[in-house]
Amino acid sequence: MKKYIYLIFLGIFYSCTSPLANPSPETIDLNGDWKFRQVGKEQWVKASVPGVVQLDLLNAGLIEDPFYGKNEEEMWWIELENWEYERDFELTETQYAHDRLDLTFEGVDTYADVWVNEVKVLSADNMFCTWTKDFKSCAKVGKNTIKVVFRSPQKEKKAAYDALGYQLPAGNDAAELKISPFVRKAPYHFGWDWGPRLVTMGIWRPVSIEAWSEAKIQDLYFEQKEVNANRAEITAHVELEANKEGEYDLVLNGEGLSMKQSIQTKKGEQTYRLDFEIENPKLWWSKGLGEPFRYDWKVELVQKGKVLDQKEEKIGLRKIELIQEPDEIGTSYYFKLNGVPVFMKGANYIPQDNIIPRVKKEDYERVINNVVAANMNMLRVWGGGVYEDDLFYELCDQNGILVWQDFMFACGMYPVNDAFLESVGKELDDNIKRLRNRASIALWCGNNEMDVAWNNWGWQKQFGYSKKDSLEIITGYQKLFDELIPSKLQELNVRERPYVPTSPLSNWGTAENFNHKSMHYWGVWHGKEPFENYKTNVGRFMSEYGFQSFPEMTTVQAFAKDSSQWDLESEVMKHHQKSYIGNGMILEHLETYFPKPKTFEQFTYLSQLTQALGIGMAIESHRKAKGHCMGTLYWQLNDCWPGPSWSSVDYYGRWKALHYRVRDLYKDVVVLISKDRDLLMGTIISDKQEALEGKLDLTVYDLDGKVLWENSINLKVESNQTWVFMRYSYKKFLKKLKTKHAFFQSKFSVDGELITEHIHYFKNPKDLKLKRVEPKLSLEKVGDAYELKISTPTLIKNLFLTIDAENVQYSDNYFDVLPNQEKTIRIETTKSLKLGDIEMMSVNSLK
Ligand code: BMA
Repeated sequence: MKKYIYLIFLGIFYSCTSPLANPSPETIDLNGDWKFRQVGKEQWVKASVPGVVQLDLLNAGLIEDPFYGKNEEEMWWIELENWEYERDFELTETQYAHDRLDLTFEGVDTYADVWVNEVKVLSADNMFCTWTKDFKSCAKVGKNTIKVVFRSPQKEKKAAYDALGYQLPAGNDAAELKISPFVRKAPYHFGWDWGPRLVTMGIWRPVSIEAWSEAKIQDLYFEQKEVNANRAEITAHVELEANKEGEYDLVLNGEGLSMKQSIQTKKGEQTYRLDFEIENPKLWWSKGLGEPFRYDWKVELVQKGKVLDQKEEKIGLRKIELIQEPDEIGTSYYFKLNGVPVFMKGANYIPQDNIIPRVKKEDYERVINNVVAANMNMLRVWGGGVYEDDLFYELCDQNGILVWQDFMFACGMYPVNDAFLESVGKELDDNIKRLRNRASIALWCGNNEMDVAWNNWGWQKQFGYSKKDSLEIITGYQKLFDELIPSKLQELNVRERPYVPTSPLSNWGTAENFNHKSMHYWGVWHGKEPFENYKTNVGRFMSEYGFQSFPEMTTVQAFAKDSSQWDLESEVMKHHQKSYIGNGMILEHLETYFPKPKTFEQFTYLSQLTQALGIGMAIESHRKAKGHCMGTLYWQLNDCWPGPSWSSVDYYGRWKALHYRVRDLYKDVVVLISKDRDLLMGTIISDKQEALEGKLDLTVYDLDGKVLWENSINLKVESNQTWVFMRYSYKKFLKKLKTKHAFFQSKFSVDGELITEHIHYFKNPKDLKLKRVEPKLSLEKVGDAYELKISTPTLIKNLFLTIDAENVQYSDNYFDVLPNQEKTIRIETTKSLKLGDIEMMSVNSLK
């Protein structure tokens, strides 16, 4: 492929004489060992940066595990105290000789003053910002001391809270004094309906010093003004900071790109725009559509042949559009990637821990691997958490996972005044700049559920707002989400990517609302509706819906070792259930479908099957309605602590039954047999861009494997097709079978290779005539893993395998073993495994 580069425009600045030779820029790492103490106390304790007070106290053995039992409540004193961190560092003469010594904190949580050698150099007040300050004037050669003093957010904002004159809604804030809306800090730290309250404080992201002279590249952004299969029109924005006037070359190179331009800098900050085009670009595609290809591009700042500074970026070229248009149904809401409408399959993502600095590279890799393994193409970074670590977006870019990025505002209203807007303005600058090169970012979304809540949750009455109060609150909302954020996106040249002020854009109150835009459907759970309502309540884009389950017993034991707590009514179980609805709702739905659990362990297992059944029903309905509906993101992918929640993967990375179910239902091609009103329907849905020719084998068996009915069809599935290939009267079909104790297996194969499989039951699991049976097992070591072969003469429903070891991975779990159809499961574990190590549970064993 031939590519041409054109240089169209370059900013011109004043010239000046060439500066003196200077040492090369250097980065001094200030992470690692620090010391800390409670302000007012004598004793210093070892600390680690990045970190937070709670983590350092834990590592020093000064507090118990905050997630264990009811320990969370014992930790609340920490947020009411002030804390200080300190360390020494050395500066060499060469380092000190630089013009500038920029101290950069990538994240400070939240209210802190930073002192170097007893001189205050900066004050931080927003956890989401990056803070940089030149401290040359107070630095010295040799030993320097840096100190960061954190102030309690509660104490910091009490006066502002009192002065407002009315209370702002913050339903998830677990304290009596609900100051969270005043603090620009991860909202979930104050408590949420799936996590504890742990108001952390500390240097939560890396800190370093950059010693530099002359000039420096502060930022490099490739604005994609137009991208299609024929050409990409790009502007590289190179942001420089110079200490003096000077003459340099900007050299831009990499695949398909080679440009050089002489520039003359003035003192201060300046941005150069370099326009270029790439013919026949290789595009970036999301998972399922193609390769997430990225160009490696680099800019160098060169002075007399010597490279002073450089920056590299990996750029995926793609055009992303959000189509919100009136249509024959109502108002659409779907994404087009490079002109192709894409059905989004994914989940809502929350931070992986309340103590964020202990989330490691491997944890991010594991999360994104789980996303990829479950055939997802989109994640929503939900607005009550944090703007995620660079690594998160890097992994999404690499794997073709699109990101719906909320700004960090959720489920409340905020005290929008000038100071607040200024602080949020900086937060927007820092985060939009950090993320705007990412190919994965598909949507910027202002907030989570604020609009829907303001208009439907009865806050005006609950908080007794006067007309003036209401007007003040809603004007603040508009200033933030209708003015400040969109104007920042414009100013930072992020014009080509869509922005919506909030999610959802339609409330689930009425049937008509399901015809418009994005939807959070909480009729099931918050509205206490039955799972069957998932079938009819299908919106244009389902950005939230969910049902809770308990994690498996190994995870339960991590927060409740004592078996006296293994009870839904125990203190610990009630404490770990953060939803006001409580554990009863899980049990109620469970008993509709499954036998009544006799033990707590059975309950945890069945709660997962119930969740998988319900959410599975929702996903099936969303996929079958493709066209009307163009996306499904269930609530929620992961957990921030061990406990019951809506997640499909627990805090320790253990897949719940739901995650296996999602993996099957999110395949590009699915065959679904379902009961829709009085019909037995067969639907094949393909999200593939190319047609598929294959064979569909449809068989109904009784529970002992006797064939009751069979059919096979050769069919061609066109690209992006949803095809109903079977429609029978449910009653008549069952009459013919002479039993409801049967299952309908459908398999779609192409050239003999099984593409997708689905099993439909005519009765709920609790009503199936399951028999107690011992499966026949054999275990063999194959390469690094084990292969477990399972067979049975009669149906085994939802066989759950568990092994007492860390990090065990199963190729499948909670699966049905069909009569006379051997099932092979791959088990990865570092443990040397024997058959006796594998414990099992199934619905059969509970009857
Ligand atoms: C949604 C989310 C979260 C919440 C979840 C479950 O609306 O946006 O605020 O955790 O519901 O209640």
